Amino acid sequence: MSSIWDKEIECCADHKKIEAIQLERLKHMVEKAYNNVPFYKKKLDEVGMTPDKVKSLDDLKHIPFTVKDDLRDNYPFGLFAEPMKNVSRIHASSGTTGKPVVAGYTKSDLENWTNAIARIVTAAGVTDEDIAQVSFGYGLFTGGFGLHYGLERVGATMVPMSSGNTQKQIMLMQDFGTTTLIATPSYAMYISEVIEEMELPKSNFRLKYGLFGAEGMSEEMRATLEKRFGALVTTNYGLTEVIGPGVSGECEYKCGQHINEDMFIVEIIDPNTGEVLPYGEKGEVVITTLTKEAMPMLRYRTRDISYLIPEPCSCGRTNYRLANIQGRTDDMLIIKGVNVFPSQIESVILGFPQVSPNYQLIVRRKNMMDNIEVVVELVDGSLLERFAELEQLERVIKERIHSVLGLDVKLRLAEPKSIERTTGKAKRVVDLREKS
Ligand code: DLL
Repeated sequence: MSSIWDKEIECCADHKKIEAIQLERLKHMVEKAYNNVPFYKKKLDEVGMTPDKVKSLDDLKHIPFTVKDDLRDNYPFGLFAEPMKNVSRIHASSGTTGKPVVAGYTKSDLENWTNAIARIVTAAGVTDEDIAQVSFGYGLFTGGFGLHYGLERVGATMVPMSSGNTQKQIMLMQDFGTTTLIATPSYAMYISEVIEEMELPKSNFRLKYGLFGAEGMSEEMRATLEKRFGALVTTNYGLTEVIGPGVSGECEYKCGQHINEDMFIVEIIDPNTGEVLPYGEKGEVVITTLTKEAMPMLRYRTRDISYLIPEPCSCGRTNYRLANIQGRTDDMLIIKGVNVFPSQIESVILGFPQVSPNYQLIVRRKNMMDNIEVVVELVDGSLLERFAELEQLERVIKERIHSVLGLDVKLRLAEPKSIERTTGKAKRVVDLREKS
């Protein structure tokens, strides 16, 4: 069994102790936001929720939500609660349109971030014996630097490779004896694909752990990655708005992500009514930071979908867990009245060895109705000339999708390697609705 970085916090036998820490820090956070950020003062005054009214954790529900547009409206530094001289670092999200989402960190925020990650990578099994290759981008994206400092704190030997240059990634993995790979699941998949193409023997690699985060990973995708790398694959979660990676991460039991509860309060709400849901019920993840000084975040609506698991884990940790993210409220497609998440389609596709794990969902609108075309790559391109076999494969994949979603979809089996590979987050949904 792997060790535990901060036993006092992670294995606290009495959850009430954690709740007491949370309450004390929440009071401080609300006060700090109220006194230093005009946006929060206005919002809290509007509902009469002045800081002195926070008496219990239950009072959290009276605090208004913060949403992504609030960050955009206050771009770039309008939500900072510290003067710039106290802000040591700035990160930003990799948004494709408009202005990025900006996050600031004081020295103490950076220290807490490092510890948050140290706990997560320790839970995943990493120790000072490991050689960790970070294949997330180093830059404004929080993934590279975030994971780097936490891994360094546990004493791992760092290989700050950054993303891209896949051949070199593979060379270093072999030459340096990398034991821990840090990447998005889709980039890890791409790396594994190139390793297969190069016909490199498994004995050239010493990989033990894959810490793959920043985007969703179905259980089927995890199983494929574990098989290809011969390593334990875990995921960890976070977002720029509240810290970056470091909110939660899986241990070796892979049954939900341990939340850094002394740094974040995670609530699950009904995305339509805003009502807080009981443990176990699926809804939108809402996060409140408890230690962020530069940019406190009160009840941030993440749009990610998950649920909370309060039971202690077999690893010995007692902190509440967040089930792996099941999708995003804005990822959900409604096709002929059926709710469809790309992850559901991914689960089906990965069950067929004849197709690769690369896929795209093309969404179009015709006669006011949305429809999707699922494009999947064949592993063996010669199948495209064997019509009977091709048709048969197409039929069974469509049937399987139908049995999972209750929906008939258009399916296109495409040439191998015809879907663009990414070194960061994969683009699974191509939305053509505006144009058609
Ligand atoms: O992706 C932070 C991060 C970096 C997390 C590295 C883990 C590892 P953003 O770029 O702001 O930050 O994107 C945040 O990515 O709201 C989720 O929708 C998605 N996401 C992040 N981690 C996971 C995960 C980073 N483990 C957005 N599983 C979030 C599923 C994830 N989705």
